[in-house]
Amino acid sequence: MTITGCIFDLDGVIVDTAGYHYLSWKHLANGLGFDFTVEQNELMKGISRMDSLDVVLSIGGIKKSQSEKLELAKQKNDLYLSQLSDLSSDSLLPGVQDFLDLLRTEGLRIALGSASKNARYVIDKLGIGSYFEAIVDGNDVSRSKPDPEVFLTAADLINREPAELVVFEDSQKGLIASNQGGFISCGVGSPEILTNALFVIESFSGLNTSVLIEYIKEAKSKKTRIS
Ligand code: B16
Ligand code: MG
Repeated sequence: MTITGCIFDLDGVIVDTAGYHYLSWKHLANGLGFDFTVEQNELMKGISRMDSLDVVLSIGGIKKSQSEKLELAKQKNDLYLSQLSDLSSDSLLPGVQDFLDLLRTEGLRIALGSASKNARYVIDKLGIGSYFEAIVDGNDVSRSKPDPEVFLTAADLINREPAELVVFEDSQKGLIASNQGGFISCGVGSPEILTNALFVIESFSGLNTSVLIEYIKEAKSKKTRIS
């Protein structure tokens, strides 16, 4: 089997900004008079800012006009961005930099597929822009994950077929998007939560392409034995 490239989600895969998203939504919810839990936050991973706001408002049983929603989304984003001032290459999740180096050395294509409209800003702060041959984010697509548009656009830009590309994702919605696009879906995080992944890694620490191919082969053979 051949892998010719990798597409990375951003929040929760390359950097733990998912925690800052959570704290910002929680602050907004608390200001509106209700709580927002870590479990509820799982629903927000990978979906757009406005879709996330709809989830928060529905949890609080609150209705807002479109202009009020835009204002609330802006408040949340301002709070989120204010927490990113110290972001640097030190904020990369374990093993990410080494894995990107390995992929580049081996000549694999590298792309980003994120729902975030702040993705380019975050990538710049992390100092890893030069690794990515394509960056597709929330500004470039019209349909949110679980629609595969973000990953299919990235695959087109790096000129590779989905079946040869591994998508790394920390959200169920992102993994559904990856599966629907025909990619090899690798969850990053907990196998108990990421049930839509072909296989799950805890982190990028110690990962290389040979290990990755072994994981894929093993997961595919297990799937064949089960079905
Ligand atoms: P923003 P990813 C997603 O990024 C986050 O998982 C999700 O929680 C967030 O709502 C979304 O970006 C939009 O982010 O407000 O920065 O545009 O995981 O797809 O990289
Ligand atoms: Mg994510």
